[in-house]
Amino acid sequence: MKACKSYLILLLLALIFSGAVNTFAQNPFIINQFSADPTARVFNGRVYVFPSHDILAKPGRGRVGWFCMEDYHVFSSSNLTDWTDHGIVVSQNKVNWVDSTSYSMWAPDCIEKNGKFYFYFPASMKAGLGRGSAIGVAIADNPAGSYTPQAEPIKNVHGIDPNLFIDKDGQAYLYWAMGKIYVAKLKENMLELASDPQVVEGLPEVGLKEGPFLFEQNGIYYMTYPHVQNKTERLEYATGDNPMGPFKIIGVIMDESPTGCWTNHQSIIKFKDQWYLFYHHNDLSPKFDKNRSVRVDSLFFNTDGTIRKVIPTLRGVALTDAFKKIEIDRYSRISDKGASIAFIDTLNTFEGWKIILDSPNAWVQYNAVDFGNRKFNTIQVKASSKTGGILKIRLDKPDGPVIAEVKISGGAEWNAVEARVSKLKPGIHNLIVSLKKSGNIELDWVRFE
Ligand code: FUB
Repeated sequence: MKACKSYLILLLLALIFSGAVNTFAQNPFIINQFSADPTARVFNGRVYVFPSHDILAKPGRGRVGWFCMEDYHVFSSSNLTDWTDHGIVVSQNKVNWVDSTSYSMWAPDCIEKNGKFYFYFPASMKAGLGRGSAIGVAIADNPAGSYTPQAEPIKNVHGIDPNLFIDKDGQAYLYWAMGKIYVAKLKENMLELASDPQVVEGLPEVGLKEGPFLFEQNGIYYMTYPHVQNKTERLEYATGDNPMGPFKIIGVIMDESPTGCWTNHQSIIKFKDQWYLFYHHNDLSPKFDKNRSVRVDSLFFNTDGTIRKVIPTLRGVALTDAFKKIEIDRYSRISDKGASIAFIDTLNTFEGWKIILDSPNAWVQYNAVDFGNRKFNTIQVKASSKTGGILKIRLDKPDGPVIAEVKISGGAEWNAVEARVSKLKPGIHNLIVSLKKSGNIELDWVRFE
């Protein structure tokens, strides 16, 4: 009995410390912590994301007002909707050569070779070992860890933002940034350079470049990178016929942040026949852009192999199951007037957002809700309203068929209010929630039962 009890406690502790916490289905898709610089990889049919982990610097912890990172988490998903946080995999205190007062574990990458997973990360070296940022490697048997850091960083590499690419012939390449973008071949062991570092030729001469991410499609090598052309970073790309370059500048993948987040950082993957761009923005910290959050949106190619510009969305990607909470504040479209979003709790932004409808007939649209073939009888709406009012729920478009009306009573409390639904068609639909006449209603989520 005692043994059984201890086993249960151990199991519980294992679950807690594995960090198996579900995150979010929309953008940003990690909302239990700040995250940045997302390198996405597909391993064994699952998407793994290796981001930086921003924390807030304070006296005695990093440099106040600047980037501050002490460890890395890994996240994964089989559907880009349900994300699992696998917890901390590498931390500055557990790597011999890293200065554990530097909080400088910037953008990482991970790649698989012969069944082993190689996690590359930049960090500042301990005094006496060298100056500035070096690039270390930690190795695991599984993408989610556990990772064992190598005792020394890679020799002859000084810089940040490591990126790995293995070509069809098995040759591995390491890219990194240090004002310019550099490349070198790696030896079979993935731990040592097999060629001298060289500057990647053909990228913009003027303006900071960092965050290289190289991928190949149809024999074209796409070198993607954040670049400061004007005021802040935008995502650009250049193409070539060799992983070492030279490359030819082609265009912009994502414009500068409209709200001034200074950095952006990308990775691009193909998953289940669709291409995706992973990037970041400072959604959870609008006033301080060194505490960022990772996002994902679909990416499309033109027939000539060029990349169409990606417009950042709150909705993100993939279908949302009608049974689950539909975070309607991560909308696809809103009416020109009377619809806006705000944090539920401005002192704890990790609580997420709400949408406010406050002028006659204002509406919010959330695309791609999957009703399948199931029968739904009711809709639940988590709402709060000072004035009270009625919500109309429609399908497909702002003047589409009405499937429910939900009466929200006045009062300061948040309540989950239920109403009957009718004329609900099976399949995938856009969902529209609108204010019937006037009022002021705040909404957190809706779901069907
Ligand atoms: O996250 C710190 C730095 O900001 C990264 O290394 C850069 O790519 C930029 O995103």
